[in-house]
Amino acid sequence: MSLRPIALSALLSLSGSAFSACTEDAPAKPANSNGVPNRTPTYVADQVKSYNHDTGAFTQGLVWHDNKLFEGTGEIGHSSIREVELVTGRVVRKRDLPSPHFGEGIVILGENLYQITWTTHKAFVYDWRTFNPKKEFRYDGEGWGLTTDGKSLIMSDGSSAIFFRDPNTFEVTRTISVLDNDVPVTQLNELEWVKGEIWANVWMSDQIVRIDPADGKVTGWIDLAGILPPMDRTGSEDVLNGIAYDAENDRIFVTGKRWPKLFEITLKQRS
Ligand SMILES: [Ca+2]
Repeated sequence: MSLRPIALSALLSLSGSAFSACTEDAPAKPANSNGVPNRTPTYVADQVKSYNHDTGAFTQGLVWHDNKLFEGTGEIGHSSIREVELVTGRVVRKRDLPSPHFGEGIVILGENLYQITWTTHKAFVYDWRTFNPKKEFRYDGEGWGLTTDGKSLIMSDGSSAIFFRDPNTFEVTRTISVLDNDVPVTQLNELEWVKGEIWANVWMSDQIVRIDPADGKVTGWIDLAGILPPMDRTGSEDVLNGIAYDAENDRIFVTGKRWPKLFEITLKQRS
């Protein structure tokens, strides 16, 4: 997302609640007799491999599919869908999304690549193999992140809600609220389905939240603070955003908006 006045206050409220919980380093324990909630497990990157990433890509969606990497970028006049070569970061092919649209999350389901937009209420559907447009849907509210469990489209809108949508009609079929020990987690941005969980970038932070898709409960946090080393900072990079999961090879990729690097990470629980 771009900066908006509401964001900072929302983040500040978050930093006083869920964020403080997520930085605790004790593993989950049962609630005690005083009703103090469980501490939520926090994970950090263990092994990290780095690849190149296009610093012109304002990353809003990241997907691994058919052994290829796809990326959706944002900003009005610079939005696109792309196939990207992992190691070099080279853009193999791309299709621009014209003004006034601001591209957001992307996902591939079946033959379709879906791309949502921030505030123009349009979802665009392309043939993922050719990037040829197929159809469009209209939806209410904002579009931020997008992923799939293989059946539904799963979408965020910057709030603590996650919407399950019918891929054929784009109608909402189910909504969950994301709660960490009963505290709403807002600013949910780019999404990824990882081994039965929804992972979400939390906007304006280096945190990824892990969510149980059945009830919205937070199962863990991934703290990636500092993953982009100072030497790789260009001064023009923006926040961490973009998670792709290669299910065949169990590989996790993350990057950020205009970051010069894309990372393949493994996780370990913070001890
Ligand atoms: Ca993703």
